[in-house]
Amino acid sequence: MSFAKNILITGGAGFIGSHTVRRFVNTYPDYHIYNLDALTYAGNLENLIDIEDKKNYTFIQGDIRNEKYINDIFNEYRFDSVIHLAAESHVDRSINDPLAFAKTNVLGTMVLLNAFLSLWKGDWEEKRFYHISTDEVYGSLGETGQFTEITAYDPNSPYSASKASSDHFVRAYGETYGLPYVITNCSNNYGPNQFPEKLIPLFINNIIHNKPLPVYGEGINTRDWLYVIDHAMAIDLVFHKGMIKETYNIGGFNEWKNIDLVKMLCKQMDEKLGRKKGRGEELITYIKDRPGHDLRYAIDATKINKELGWSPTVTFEEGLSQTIDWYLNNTDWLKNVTSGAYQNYYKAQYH
Ligand code: NAD
Ligand code: TDX
Repeated sequence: MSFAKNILITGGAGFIGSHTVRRFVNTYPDYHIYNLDALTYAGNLENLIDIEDKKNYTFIQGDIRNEKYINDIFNEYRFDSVIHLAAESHVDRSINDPLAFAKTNVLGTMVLLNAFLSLWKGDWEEKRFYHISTDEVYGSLGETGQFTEITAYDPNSPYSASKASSDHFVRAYGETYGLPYVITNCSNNYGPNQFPEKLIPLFINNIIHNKPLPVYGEGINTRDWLYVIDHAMAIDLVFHKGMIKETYNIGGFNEWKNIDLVKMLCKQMDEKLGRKKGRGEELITYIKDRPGHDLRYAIDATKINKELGWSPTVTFEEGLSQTIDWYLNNTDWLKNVTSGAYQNYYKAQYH
């Protein structure tokens, strides 16, 4: 069977990547989706069990830092589009090992750009390179204001510096070589299949096991939260309708101070676990702040809303409730990802 498009999705075994792969495989049976993932600690094929036998889906285990390998697979499969999500994604890990973030996020992205460029050599009809990025590239806001697409980049963590750098390379390849790109910068995602190092799944897992909830600093840092399925919908829309050489901000219009979010999470968990009121909150423990901790992120998502008609469909209360239910119903998934190497990371981070 021949397919209308051969799409490479990188990082498809991770959190956002797996929701994106699922959406594309199920919605577009006439596209062939190739999921390239190195299966680092964050990549997990269990996330995609429901689609692994689909005819329009192929998994390829490989590393975006490996130039020869990446060039070979571009020549073999002739991807006409790339949706690039593979990355080292956790800010705290970037503080411990910044170089790993430069290697994967900056050099890995360049390896993909070069492979795409060498394969198509300027024949750009119906081709596109879609780079998935983050609001963290814009740095930190004070009490007011929002990030727009023209906010100057001002990254503060090694993670955000590496993502900012990769965004710049993508744009530079567009200007210099005419490579047809689109970039989106999204706020904090949450939902099923997120690795329990990020705030929400870490705290769900700790509440289940009656472990302390390590809130950094005074808990006053603010994030804008978006349900991962709404992000995957936005990715679908931008992939098909986004203008070449444009950036779109994606956000949930949903700002929460960390401590308020944690208290809401504790309340929902007490109810769902049938524990006495206030039990979850007793686990809150304030610990040393994250170095360079950005105070506040807030996204102005007007452009994608007005130009492409996207807006979030899931309220935070619903999304959080569905997320908790997913983790409570998938304790084996949690057990599998929190064994082994995770235990070493957790000890080093919090003890
Ligand atoms: P994740 O850590 O859950 O998944 C990353 C995936 O990339 C994993 O499957 C991992 O195995 C793979 N990977 C890592 N290094 C690789 C390499 N060298 N070669 C091939 N594959 C490799 O991350 P996520 O939270 O799903 O984030 C996905 C993308 O979205 C990232 O680019 C991230 O910067 C961006 N983003 C994330 C958020 C968020 O809130 N999580 C928000 C905005 C943007
Ligand atoms: O144990 C914790 N205690 C705590 O107070 C953890 C893990 C986090 N926090 C705070 C730090 C942040 O203010 O909670 C907030 C959210 O933290 P993370 O879940 O680590 O996310 P963040 O640092 O905001 O970055 C996330 O959003 C943007 C993703 O990890 C990035 O990949 C994405 O680009």
